[in-house]
Amino acid sequence: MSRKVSRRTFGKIAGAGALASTAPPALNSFVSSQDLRTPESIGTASRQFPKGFLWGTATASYQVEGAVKEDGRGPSIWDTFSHMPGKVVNNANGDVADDHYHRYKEDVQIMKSLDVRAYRFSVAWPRVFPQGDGAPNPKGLDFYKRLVDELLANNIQPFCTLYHWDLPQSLQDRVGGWESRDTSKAFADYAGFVAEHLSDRVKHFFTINEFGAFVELGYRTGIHAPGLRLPPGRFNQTRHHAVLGHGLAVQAIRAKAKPGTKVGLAENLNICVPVIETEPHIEAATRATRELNAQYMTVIQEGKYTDAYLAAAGANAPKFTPEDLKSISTPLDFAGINVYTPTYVRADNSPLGFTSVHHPHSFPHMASTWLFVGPEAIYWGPRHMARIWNVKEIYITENGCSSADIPGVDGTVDDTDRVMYLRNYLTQLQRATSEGVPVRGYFLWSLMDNFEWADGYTNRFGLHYVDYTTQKRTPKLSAAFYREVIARNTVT
Ligand code: PNW
Repeated sequence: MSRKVSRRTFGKIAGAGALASTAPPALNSFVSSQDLRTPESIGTASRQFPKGFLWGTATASYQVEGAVKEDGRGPSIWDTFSHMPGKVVNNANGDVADDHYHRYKEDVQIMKSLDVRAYRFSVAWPRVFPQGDGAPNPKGLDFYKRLVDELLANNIQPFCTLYHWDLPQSLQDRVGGWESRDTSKAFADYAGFVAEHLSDRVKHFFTINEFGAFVELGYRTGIHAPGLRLPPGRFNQTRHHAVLGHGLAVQAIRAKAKPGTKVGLAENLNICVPVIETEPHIEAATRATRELNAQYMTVIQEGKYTDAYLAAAGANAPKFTPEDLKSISTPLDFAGINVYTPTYVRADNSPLGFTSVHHPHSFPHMASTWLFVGPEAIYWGPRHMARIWNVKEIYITENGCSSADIPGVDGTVDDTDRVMYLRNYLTQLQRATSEGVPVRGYFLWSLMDNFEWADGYTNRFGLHYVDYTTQKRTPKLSAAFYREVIARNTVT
């Protein structure tokens, strides 16, 4: 068929031709009314996101900044841990990472080329307080002022995370890090200080990123800094100090920030997905989401630990006061959830009424072996937040995946698997917003490849490929995909 024939003319011709032929009438009307042979018929209004939906990308300080000894930054537990032989794949560390500390202007321009309207970054606590507490380091704070000014000049809203795991080493050495409530208090003081000095430019703060990752991996399995394997009692107390630190920080931010500043958190909620979407399994998944997040999101939202959590912990339960619980559950302005992988749940007759179902060996995952592909997680995560805790403002603070990206001879990276992953998750996210779930924005992890914690530089999560020898950033196919999603406000 000639390209010059317009969509409408083509419909008429097809219809006329079919009338004269013996084609069944049903097929005839199907073709002429929907015109499925034209590209214009692909992607309909039903895949649209709400007007004003905020599209963004995310990174975190230790993963991108480098410059670990510059302008008075103190050491963090990740500097120490990554320099211990055998802790990180290929003994990699964040000494240079993406050299974002020096290249932030270029990085704002790659955000601009995607046309994102928001950027989630984190402040490195040891840049601002090299010892964790005591005297602040103005030069450290200045970096974030410069970064934020650059973002605002480019019409990108800054969303600031206060703790993305780079605890000042001095606090680990002096008080045992999050094992001590002194760290909770020091965190609140630091958070209040940053909010006081940045809230003229930053309107959204997240206290802590992923309790469920840094506490579990850092203090129970030892896979992340500070690499401890605490016994259950001390471990549960550490969990308690992390949520207490969050609550005290919310209060400190409210006390010190300019009016209109909003505070929330960014948690890797354990998202329970019903094995089949029928009422009994949906109810089971809802109960399970409350119970399996008892130590973090549930106590933050409800101001109490669940009976089942305390009973299961027994003598190892955390020690706390009623006042602690009040601080922990200080009301938030919004909640952020990081969405990667689902926990499938089915209803049963056990005391709690649910069982989580293990992934079979054949379950597909991305380059990171833990990253099972379950797009429904991004539908059920926000739905549970809205239903269980009546959260009115939700952000997807991270979603993305690792892919075995290898540049072609011409340097292009055709990460079709990442595009597949994102398209499926965004389809489920759109399903949520179309049902009225109050998700206001989405931050894709990550703007560019970076230091992936214990996996070093082996697992790449970026929309931009980073050549670590030259620091060149190259947009992958997924960057072009995401740019189209943003431009059309729809799944593409
Ligand atoms: C999150 N897991 O970490 C972090 O917030 C990011 O810093 C990180 O780069 C990103 O997700 C990708 O990993 C996680 O083992 C680390 O389940 C590990 C797990 C989950 C999240």
